[in-house]
Amino acid sequence: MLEEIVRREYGVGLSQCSDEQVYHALLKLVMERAAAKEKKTGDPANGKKKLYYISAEFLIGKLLSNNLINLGIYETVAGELLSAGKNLSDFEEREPEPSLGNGGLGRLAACFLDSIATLGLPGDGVGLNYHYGLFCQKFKKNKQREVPNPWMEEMDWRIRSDRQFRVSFGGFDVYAVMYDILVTGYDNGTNRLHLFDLDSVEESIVQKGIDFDKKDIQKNLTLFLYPDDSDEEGRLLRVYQQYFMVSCGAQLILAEARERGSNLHDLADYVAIQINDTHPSMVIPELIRLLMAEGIAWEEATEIVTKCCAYTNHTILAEALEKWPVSFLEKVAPSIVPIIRRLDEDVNKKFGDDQVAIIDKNKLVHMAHMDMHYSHSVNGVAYLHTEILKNTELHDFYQLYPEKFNNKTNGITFRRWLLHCNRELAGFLTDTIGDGYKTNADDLEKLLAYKDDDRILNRLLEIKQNNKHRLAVYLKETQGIELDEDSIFDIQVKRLHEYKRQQLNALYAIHKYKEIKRGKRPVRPITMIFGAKAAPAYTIAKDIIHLILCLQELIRNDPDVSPYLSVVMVENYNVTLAEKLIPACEISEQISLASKEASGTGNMKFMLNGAVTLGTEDGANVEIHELVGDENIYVFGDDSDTVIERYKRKDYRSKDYYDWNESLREAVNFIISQKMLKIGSRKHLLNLYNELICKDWFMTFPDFNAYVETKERAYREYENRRAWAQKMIVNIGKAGFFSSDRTIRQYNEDIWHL
Ligand code: 26Q
Repeated sequence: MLEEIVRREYGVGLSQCSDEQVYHALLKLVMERAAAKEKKTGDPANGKKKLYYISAEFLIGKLLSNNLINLGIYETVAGELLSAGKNLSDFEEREPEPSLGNGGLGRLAACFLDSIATLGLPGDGVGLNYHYGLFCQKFKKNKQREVPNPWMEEMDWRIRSDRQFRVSFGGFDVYAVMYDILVTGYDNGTNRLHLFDLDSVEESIVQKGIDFDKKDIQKNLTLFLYPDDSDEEGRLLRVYQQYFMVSCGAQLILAEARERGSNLHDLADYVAIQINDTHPSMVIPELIRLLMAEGIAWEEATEIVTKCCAYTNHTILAEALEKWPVSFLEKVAPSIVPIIRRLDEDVNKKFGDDQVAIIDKNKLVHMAHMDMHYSHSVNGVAYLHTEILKNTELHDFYQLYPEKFNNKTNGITFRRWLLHCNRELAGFLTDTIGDGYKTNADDLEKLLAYKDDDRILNRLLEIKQNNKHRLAVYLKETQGIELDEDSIFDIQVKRLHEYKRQQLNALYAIHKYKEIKRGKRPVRPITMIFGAKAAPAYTIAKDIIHLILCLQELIRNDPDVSPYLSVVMVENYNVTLAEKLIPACEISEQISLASKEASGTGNMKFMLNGAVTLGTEDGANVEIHELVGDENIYVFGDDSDTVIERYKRKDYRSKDYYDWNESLREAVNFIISQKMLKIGSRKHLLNLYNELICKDWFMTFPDFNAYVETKERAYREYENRRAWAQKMIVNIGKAGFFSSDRTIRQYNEDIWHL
């Protein structure tokens, strides 16, 4: 099939093509096949209602392999290339990764698009075409540096559409263009991801690193994902981006609804809008404004919009809940400010309660409050998270609208996170339990019947070993990192944030280093792998990266310790690297402070690939624990009730733990020891040391002993290889619940009704 394309395009055979020609032919082939599977407007099979998943982030990752798999032509194309003396994996490597997201929230949106298409539901993504996306991370002198990450090419997955949009900001108008990326379903239809952009964006205004002029909106609007929000100009730019996204999105939604036959009064029969966190919340007042401009009265317009919109909350961290000064909005989007004020007045008339107001006494607009009043559904992303929202964080709103609150435990697409990233395991599963699991994830339970089958258990261990080998080869080639393939691979990869507690894991590394120095060697060598980007303005997060990189250097150069312990921090952790790391992992670190991680989705990816979780009772870990049982997970630390209570009492003093706990004190003191100061920067290490002793806001110290003990137990039990393989089987077998197909079915049944 590729042969036909190159004959047609270049008039030569596949084996005569340059690599660039082949790559472009691959893009063409996939896009043609995908487009042929699109359902057209008016197709009776399509129904009239359509979902718009609106999100500031879509962390889609590379698309080539996934699309080939979803279209069912992976093997054929790989074979065709091989006959022409070429390797599909070379083209997979060559494809740039679009980093249009920070982490979990953006990756979730990408998994959801895959499942929506796979279930054959009509639903598109709506977002922004950031030119550089998230920065690319470089390490220099054991510190993070940020450089731009260009991902767009002359020819890539984007299709420029004919639709044009005008957006009115305070004082000036801009014209927007829309790029579409086709989203293939597994053995099913094709949907779209719509990405809005300005024609006038100038990549040349980027100065040193990722700095740029934040004032020239027409040139910088979509240059970067979430520009640094540590200064006023950055925050303002973020609001510009958000309004740009929702204004274009609202126009698209209304235009398409009309094309499907809506008269706007019946819009809710044609449209469901899922608001991914508060970043797109201005879509609510914008839609009300547009409906009123069409002659619909206030009450009816707010009612229609409420029926269309549903809001997902992804965080309990107060500091991450968006509150924008009215003055910002007046500058950026003056036309929706009267709408927001009137929504606020209506709320005040109805409830007369400051706690649930949209605009507070300090003239800050609480985006989440607007969402909860003017959506018909509010959901959390894991059982525990939703309970905490109902009982504490959003309790006032839960009392007003108990019927709106619901849980939708997150999920991941098994196409990317099993079929694509772990082909060997997927093939083994097909041989053992058939390939029903590819469309019906619960079929994985069939694996549990083999829990005592030595052949199956050994094969699982062998596949893990092969994946460890593949990772070792890849990291050696791409980053010059050497791994001991016989050591335990213990992995923590996720954004760097204090609540995720990479610092706790780093304290363990120090503890282990000290023990080995004293002559207490582990039974088997341990490889602790980290991967994490820190927000450019998040100082403590960067200090934690510095600590880990310094430990890596110290241990690597210490012959007493390096045969038994290594600390490795991979550079520029992204989706592509996740796909290599996760299949090779044996111990999955999910150690956030209980109550703080809304769900986590990495935890699910590791479980599906046969890693055993070492984690706190937080987010979806609670549900993993429930599914696999005490024997097949390592749980430690204070639970969320204890933590929430401790915050309420306001009496946590990390210094007390430091004073009482000798082995903790030894590890903490080491951060500013002579050995460390020789390698690292005094300023950064001291800053981190002081932060831990004086504040430790995410309570690492109270969990330290339990963490060390539990990790040691996991390492001990790892030595019983048969019992360990049984834990792997149970984790894989029980992972079906975390398919995003299940999550999307639930969204559709309870919220969208497509
Ligand atoms: C807010 C204001 C100003 C600047 C930036 C932001 C901002 C940016 C990104 C706030 C939040 C985010 C991203 C949040 C996120 O990724 N949350 C994660 O969502 C996952 C999917 O639901 C969950 O699994 C994770 O637990 C949650 O942390």
